Amino acid sequence: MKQIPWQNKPADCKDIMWRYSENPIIGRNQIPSSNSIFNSAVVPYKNGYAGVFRCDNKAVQMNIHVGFSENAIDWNIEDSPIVMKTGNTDMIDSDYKYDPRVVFIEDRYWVTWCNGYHGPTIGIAYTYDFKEFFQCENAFLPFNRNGVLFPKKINGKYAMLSRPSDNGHTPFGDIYISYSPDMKYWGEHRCVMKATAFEDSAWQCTKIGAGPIPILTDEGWLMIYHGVINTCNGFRYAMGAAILDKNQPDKVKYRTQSYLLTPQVNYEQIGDVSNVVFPCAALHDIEEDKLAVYYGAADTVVALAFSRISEVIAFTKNNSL
Ligand code: BMA
Repeated sequence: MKQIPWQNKPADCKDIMWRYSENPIIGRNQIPSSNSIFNSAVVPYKNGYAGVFRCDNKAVQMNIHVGFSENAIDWNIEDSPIVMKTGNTDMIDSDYKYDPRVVFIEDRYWVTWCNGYHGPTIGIAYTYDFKEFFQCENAFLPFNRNGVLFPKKINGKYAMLSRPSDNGHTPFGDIYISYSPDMKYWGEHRCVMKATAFEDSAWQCTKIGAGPIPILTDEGWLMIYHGVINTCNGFRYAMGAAILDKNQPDKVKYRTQSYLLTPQVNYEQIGDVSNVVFPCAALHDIEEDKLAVYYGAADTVVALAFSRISEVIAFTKNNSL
């Protein structure tokens, strides 16, 4: 079993989640074409790791690029965006692509992202080798963001979390789940969880959205998500966790009242969009009880934070709303 990135919790750290000491792991100018690289997804691949990275170029056009790494920390990212071939449709229009997630299901890797089609909606593609990508039908009507697939079928169907939205800087947003028999037609839409009341947990009172691919644990699906508060200085994005029922994931068993991580260090507080931590991927090792969360910081760079899976679960149960 290959090792995921890891650092032990610093002795003086009282938090459930702690940052990698060498953050950020990917700089804004890491490839010649980029203005910023953030909100990106990584997965184990062959002897190392592969990833799909959100790279905004110097015209500030949003697109997704492939990268590879041996250790999941030092990444070689291609300077040109992914060029899609046709998958289960000829209709592969895309004005822009951003905020990818990647997951292996059964025989291939699936990528979901926020796809520009008369506004944002959820794009889907698959790849076997991170060289050729086959774009499929969009999952939903516009407007939608944060499409996150479960890593296995649930009751015989593919399952995806998403966040219906608007065409702007959406001032609302709840997490829904939808099912598909074939990765083309999506239905059985159910509400999973909503933004909170301000007085209950203000960091997640404006909108919430699923982050990394959910992780199956003994307690159910561990879902890391982002929560947003609207302040007099604009939106502020933090990170929390919920545990969803294993067989019926629209049932929330527990959900953190306190955040797991909130913008507190300079690369999270200062950037193209200040005060954003936005998780899109996680590597985990259940046996070693390790979790490594990849998040975009201030819409500018990629950073890494660690936790013990057991501690996140205990924290989520003990601080549940
Ligand atoms: C959201 C998305 C994210 C971004 C966040 C904060 O609506 O655009 O990509 O990180 O806003 O700007």
